[in-house]
Amino acid sequence: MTALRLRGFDIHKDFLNRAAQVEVLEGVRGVVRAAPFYRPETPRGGQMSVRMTSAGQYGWYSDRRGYRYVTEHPDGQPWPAIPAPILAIWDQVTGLDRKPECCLINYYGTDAKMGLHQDRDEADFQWPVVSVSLGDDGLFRIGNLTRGGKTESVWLQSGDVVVMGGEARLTYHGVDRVKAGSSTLLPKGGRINLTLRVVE
Ligand SMILES: O=C(O)CCC(=O)C(=O)O
Repeated sequence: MTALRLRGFDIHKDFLNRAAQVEVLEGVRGVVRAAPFYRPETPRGGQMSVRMTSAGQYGWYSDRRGYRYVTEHPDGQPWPAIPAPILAIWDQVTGLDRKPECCLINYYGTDAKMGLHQDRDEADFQWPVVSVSLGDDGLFRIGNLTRGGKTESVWLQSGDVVVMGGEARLTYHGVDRVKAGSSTLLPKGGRINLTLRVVE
């Protein structure tokens, strides 16, 4: 396990070994059985290329009305609880008593990406966002506190955990592309990213 810091983002390479990745993936599968992936609509009426679902008291949601947290899956059921092995990662990397109320689960197929954005739908930016990557490698791009300017990129691999706190909490970030076939964790390929968020 190595740690690197890029523009305030703490990147824990290989934080989860293969067995731990499998355990987290089992938890994700349980969530997806109760709260299937859907493709969110953007506020402008387009479709995101990423498929999403959530666990926890809140799920992050997007449609014509904008970005927000909601307490129910679009099919009407409450979001399932955040699996214990996922919460344990939060505890290990943050050491905080405060627990996250949302685990956003993003699935990137081969052609999916996520544009540069800030995570700013939460009430209090003193709490970090913790990201966990599973499956194929994703090219993670880090920008600045405002749109534009020079960016730096790093490949996130299965088992990598990133803590976005302090100066990095409101830094623009996104995923340019996914390297198909770079991991054997997901039988059908693709990439899963989890982000743990304190919402209230
Ligand atoms: O997929 C990633 O690594 C980043 C995900 C992300 O930026 C987000 O969910 O807001």
